Amino acid sequence: MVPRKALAPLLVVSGLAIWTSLVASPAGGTPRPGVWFRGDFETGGLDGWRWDRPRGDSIQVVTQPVRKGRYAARVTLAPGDTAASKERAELKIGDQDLERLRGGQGGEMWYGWSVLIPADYADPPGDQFQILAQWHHRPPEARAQVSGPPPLTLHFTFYQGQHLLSLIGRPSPQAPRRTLAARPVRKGEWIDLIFHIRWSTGSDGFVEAWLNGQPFTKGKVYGPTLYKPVSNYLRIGLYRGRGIPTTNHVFVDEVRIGDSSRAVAP
Ligand SMILES: [Ca+2]
Repeated sequence: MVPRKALAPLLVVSGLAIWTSLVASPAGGTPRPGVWFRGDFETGGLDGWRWDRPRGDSIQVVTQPVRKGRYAARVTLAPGDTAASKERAELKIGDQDLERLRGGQGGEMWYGWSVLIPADYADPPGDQFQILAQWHHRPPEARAQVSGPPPLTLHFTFYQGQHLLSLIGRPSPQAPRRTLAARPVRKGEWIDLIFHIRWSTGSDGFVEAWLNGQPFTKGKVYGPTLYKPVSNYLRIGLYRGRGIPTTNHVFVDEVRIGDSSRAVAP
């Protein structure tokens, strides 16, 4: 029995009266049009996700802190942890067809999520990289691994006294890195991110992004976003250079992929 307040107004389509069931999500929110994937952890588990994690507890669903609802995910890396041959614990979208079908040559996708870097997060002692998300080129069908840096990476760095999030792009694995966006961020606070990407091997590819509702990129930054005319796939979590001596956590919540800012905004 669906409570009456969970039903949308009566819709009349082609003379047929139908009830559209807009049952409230577990987080209490209203379902949004244009959402192709929702990863808010509100089932209390990692439903809808795949992952590369060193141990079962490397990615856990937790009740504190959360961006919205009752649950978020905590990602943990301890020194020397490896998964898929790198020091990482990363979530991947469970439905691999979504990014395959939507993210090929000319496809446009919107991504949104929230990340929290805790106040006690230990900064690396050296120049080891820390990547909180990456859009990775797919391996050729017959190969498990692809070498080379991915086309788009979201880095967390401590530079000249500031913590920064930077979006780095590469038009090819051999090309020099290009900083598409960089903004100071604070530890201990949820950071809301939105990305609008046109996937292309050509100059009509672009990325535009927002951080906490403010422009992260300066409008659309054009350039290739695919190495080959096949789709990339999102990895989100923590991936870092070797030799960092501390166990670190980040928290992730409100991940969405969809057709607009409104669909994916945390
Ligand atoms: Ca949540």
